[in-house]
Amino acid sequence: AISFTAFHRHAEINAYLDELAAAYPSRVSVQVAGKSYENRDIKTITISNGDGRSGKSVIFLDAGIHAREWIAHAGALYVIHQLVDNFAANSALLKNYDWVILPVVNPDGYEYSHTSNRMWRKTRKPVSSACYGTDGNRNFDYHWGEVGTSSDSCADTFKGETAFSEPETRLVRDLLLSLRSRGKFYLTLHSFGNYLLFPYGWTSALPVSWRDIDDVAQAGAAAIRAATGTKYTVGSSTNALYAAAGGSDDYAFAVADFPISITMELPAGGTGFNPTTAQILPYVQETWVGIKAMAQKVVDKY
Ligand code: 0X9
Ligand code: ZN
Repeated sequence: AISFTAFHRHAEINAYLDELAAAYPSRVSVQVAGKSYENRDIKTITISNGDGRSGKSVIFLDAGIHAREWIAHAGALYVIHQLVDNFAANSALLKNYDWVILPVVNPDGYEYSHTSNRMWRKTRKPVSSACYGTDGNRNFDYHWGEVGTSSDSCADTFKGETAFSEPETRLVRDLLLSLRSRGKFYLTLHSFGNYLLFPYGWTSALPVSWRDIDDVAQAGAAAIRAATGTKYTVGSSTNALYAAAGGSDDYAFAVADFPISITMELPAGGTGFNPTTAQILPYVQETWVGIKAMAQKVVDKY
C-alpha cells in the first residue's frame, strides 16, 4: 500500500508498483521501460481489467518530467491506486481501454530535489559547457529549440545539446511511438497553476481538431469545479500559459498521433511547488475527479 500523507521517494514508488503487480497479476504488470542517466529503473505500470483481450486502445499518463513538481508524482500514484485497488468502482474506464502509467519520468531530478535542491526542475546529466541537466519538456524533437527555450545549459529551460539528448525523454518518445495507433489520450501531469493545456505549445495557432481536445479538457474542468469549486483554466499551451516548444504534449499529438493530448498543471499549495503533506490527499482526490471525467469522455468517444 502507499499513503497520501507523505511524498514518497523513487524507490518506494517503484516498490509500490511491484507490490501491485504481485498482488493483482491478472490486471497489473510492471515494465522497466529503461534507465535514467544515473541508472535508476524507470518503470511503467500497465493496468487492464483482466479480460485477457489484447490490443485495446490506451490511455497513457505520465508525471514528473519536472523534478520539483511533487504533487504531480503523487497524482499519478493516486490514479494507479484508484484503477487498481478501487477497480470495481472504476471498471468502466478499463472496459475497452488499457492504461499505461509512468509516474516518475525523471527519477534523477526527483531524488535530487529530495536530497539537495528542492527547486530542481531538470534532468541530471552534466552538460559539456558548465551546468547540469536539461529541461525534459523542451527536449522533444518537434519544433525543438524554437520559442520559449534556452541554449544556456545553466537555465531552467535549457533545451538540451540536441533534441532527445536525455535518456528519459527518449524513453517517453519510444513509449509514445510504440502506442502510435492504440494511444488515444496522452495526459502529462505537472504543477502548478490549475491549467488544462492542449497543443500547441510552439505556436499560437491551434490544431484543426482543437475542439475535440477542448471538449475533453472542459469536461475535466467542469467536473472539478462541481466537486470542489476549484477553477481550472482551459486553453492551448501558448494561448493560456506561454509559448514553449519541444514539449512532450505537442510530440504525442503531432508525431505519435494521439488525438487527445493534455498537460494538467495541478494546484500549488503553500509555497508553489511545495504543498504541505496535509494538502496531498485533497489535491490528488480533486485531480482524480478531473482525470476520471476526461477519461470517461475519451472512452465514450474514441
Ligand atoms: O513549461 C512547461 O513545461 C509547463 N509548465 S511548468 O510550470 N510545469 O513547467 C507547461 C508546458 C505546456 N506545454 C508546452 N508548452 N508544450
Ligand atoms: Zn512542469
